[in-house]
Amino acid sequence: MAAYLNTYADRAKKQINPAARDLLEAVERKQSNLCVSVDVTSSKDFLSIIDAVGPYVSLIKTHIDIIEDFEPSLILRLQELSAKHDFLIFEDRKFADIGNTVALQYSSGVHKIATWSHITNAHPVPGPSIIKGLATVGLPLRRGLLLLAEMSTAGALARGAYTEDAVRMARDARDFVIGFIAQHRMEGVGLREGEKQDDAEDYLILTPGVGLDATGDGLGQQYRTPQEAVLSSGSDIIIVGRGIYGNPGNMNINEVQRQAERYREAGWNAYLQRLNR
Ligand code: 5FU
Repeated sequence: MAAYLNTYADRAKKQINPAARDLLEAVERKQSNLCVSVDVTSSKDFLSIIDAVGPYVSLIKTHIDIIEDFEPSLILRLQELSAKHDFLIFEDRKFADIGNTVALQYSSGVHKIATWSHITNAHPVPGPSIIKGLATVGLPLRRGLLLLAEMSTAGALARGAYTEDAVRMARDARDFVIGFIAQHRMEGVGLREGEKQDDAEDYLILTPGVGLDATGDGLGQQYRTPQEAVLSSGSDIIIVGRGIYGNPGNMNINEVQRQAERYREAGWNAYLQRLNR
């Protein structure tokens, strides 16, 4: 049986990367495979959404570079909310440069991502050196990396041979690469000639492009339901942004909370169905 068909708690015990283990343990504790993507530009909205959805998530995803009034103290507030509500933090930085540059982007600058983000991600486009560069910074801090093996947008170029190469790159860096941003599972993908799928291999699949009420956003985004992502495609964590907070310009925080609970329940029920199949 493929490892991902076990419970989150069992899978946590077998992870060698601390960030992957901590995430799976949080998912189990909170009975939530929901990650909320907080794509707003003011610190105030950022913190109020996170405080509202915190009880219903195991992971908060950030794009820290879109915050217009960013100050280092925002990170302290984010860390306080992470402790208060028991969730991990994933900065969706999508690194894509040479090893030396990404190591600097990860450790330094205004945002110092590696100091607070348990998980980050990278495009495999530069080849294995991007993992090596990020690992020099992330591994000593017990961080985990996701590779973008697929994207949710219409016409995405990350498919076929590109996706296969991404999975091979991950298999060569098991201590740091904990999984993929993808729309499907990656078991059996990219096996080299004569290589057999290792049944113990257990990458985390984090899936954006999830929505219960819309099928797209008019800008290329494509949505599937939690049921489709988790039950049909084997996703481990659903990533939801606007499906939960709508238009941040006229947000009702009680409604944001109601939507977070709705998505948590949908994602968790799909997982229970997967276990019992
Ligand atoms: F890698 C990807 C991808 O393939 N699709 C995405 O949508 C990342 N994303 C992110 O997930 C994107 O940058 C947004 O932050 C988020 C989806 O937000 P939405 O409001 O649920 O569409």
